[in-house]
Amino acid sequence: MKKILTSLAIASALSLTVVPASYADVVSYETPEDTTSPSITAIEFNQSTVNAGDTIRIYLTATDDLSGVLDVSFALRSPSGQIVTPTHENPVQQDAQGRFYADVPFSPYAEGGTWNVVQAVAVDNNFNAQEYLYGTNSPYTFQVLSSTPDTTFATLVGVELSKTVVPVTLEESFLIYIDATDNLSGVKSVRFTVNDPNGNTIQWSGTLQQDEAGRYFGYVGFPPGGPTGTYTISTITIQDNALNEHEYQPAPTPSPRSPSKTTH
Ligand SMILES: [Ca+2]
Ligand SMILES: [Ca+2]
Repeated sequence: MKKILTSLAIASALSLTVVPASYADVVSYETPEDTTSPSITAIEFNQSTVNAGDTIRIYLTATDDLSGVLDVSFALRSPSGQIVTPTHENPVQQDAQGRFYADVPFSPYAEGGTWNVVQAVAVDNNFNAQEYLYGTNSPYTFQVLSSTPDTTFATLVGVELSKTVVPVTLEESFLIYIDATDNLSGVKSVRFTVNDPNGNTIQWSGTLQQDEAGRYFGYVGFPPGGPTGTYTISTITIQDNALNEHEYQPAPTPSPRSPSKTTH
């Protein structure tokens, strides 16, 4: 023992790293890594029935062993099977008791009937995630009362491009115009994606603006020096105000180094 103490003293004096005799005692003081996902223990609603046009508040109680719950999200399923993800647009908040909640507004044209929480995810502060899939027999349900439900996708009427051929040497952008209508609740948002000639998606637009004529428009941009060939407006996604969403895939029309001009 005396010999060990002496060598420790020498090592200390020389500022060397010393491995303690009992290493296990030291590591036990380190913060253990959080490798366990959080749990969602309850899903509740502030009301069991909501009128179309009103808002329901959905509470999720989640617990975590170590690092704490960072975030939760959920998806709803409408009576006809539409999946709605309210927490993608409006992240959850926390009340005074630590419960997570989200306010979910229903349009006046919302689909009536039994809605349920079909999926929920909790993530802890070490990014361990736990997904729950409740399926069509989810026990977490509420009723929506609606007298004028809109359950029909918006219609893609037409697509126009301000140019159809773009020189490969230029970094150039041009406009896309999209006409869309909806039978009942009206169009809420339009967005599109662009594929290059190799089929790789090179642009995801945000929500498009509307011009004075009511057409949705946005800029299509190309990276300079990209491959020559036919660029395609690969998808156009339209959501109506009753949250019906549909992804249209316009048929491409070949033209050199340009997005295809497609009309429906
Ligand atoms: Ca954890
Ligand atoms: Ca509609």
